[in-house]
Amino acid sequence: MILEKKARFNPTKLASVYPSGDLDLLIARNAELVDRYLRLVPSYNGAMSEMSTKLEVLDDEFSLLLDHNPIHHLERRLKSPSSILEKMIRKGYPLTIDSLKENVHDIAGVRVICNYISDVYQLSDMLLSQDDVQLMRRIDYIETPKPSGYRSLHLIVTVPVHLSTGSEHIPVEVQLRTVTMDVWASLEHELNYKTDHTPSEEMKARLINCAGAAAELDRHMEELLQTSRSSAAADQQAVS
Ligand code: 0O2
Repeated sequence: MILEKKARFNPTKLASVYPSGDLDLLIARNAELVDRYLRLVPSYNGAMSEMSTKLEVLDDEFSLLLDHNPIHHLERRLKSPSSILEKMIRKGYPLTIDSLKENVHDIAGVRVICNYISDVYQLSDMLLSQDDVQLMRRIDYIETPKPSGYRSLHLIVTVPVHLSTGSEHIPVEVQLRTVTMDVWASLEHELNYKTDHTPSEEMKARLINCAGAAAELDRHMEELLQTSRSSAAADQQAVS
């Protein structure tokens, strides 16, 4: 199942980098960049579809060969012009189309919600072993969570997209995480988004505790999976 997510505009995030917080003015001042970005949308959409298809094929194959679906569901979204501008200002990138292509690699984003931690790493290895997938950057926030408690495996990869002018390698950000990691990330995002102000130290500490509990749950579920696989293999051996 693929969920098409709408990129959400966060006025607080914009106001922190663009003091007037006036989105219309920001867009008007950067009309040429926005216009040139909009002309690239088919390429980024193509890359996002290409990546989703690759993941669906892997999930189907797992299901057939191993009787197990590693993917719970997929989500995908294109970054909106406003959040692209917000990120470029925040990072200090020049507001030009060349700088956007060179520096912003998460315009096309696919989120892969897996059942178990082992699914995350297996899928990532399989994806990266494909000839036409080139790895630009890998950040393992599962092994080393962010200070907020956030956990996920992030890959920035390029995939070829065939356009009327030839083929181009377009970057896609792939975020792989378990259902448990996703619950935490969604609720944390929702809480911080809704409160509309910097979360208190107490709130941050409580969220970090919840992230620890979520990590513990993932570890237990992984152990249960491995135990159940070992029992199934032993039963199989006893029958044959
Ligand atoms: P969206 O709408 O999800 O795209 P950046 O953080 O963007 O300045 P970088 O290096 O691209 O720079 O970021 P990072 O931290 O490797 O990954 C960014 C994305 O990871 C975020 O995208 C979130 O989706 C997710 N993420 C990272 N940290 C957290 C966190 O603490 N909590 C939650 N809930 N998600 C996190 P965007 O751009 O914020 O938004």
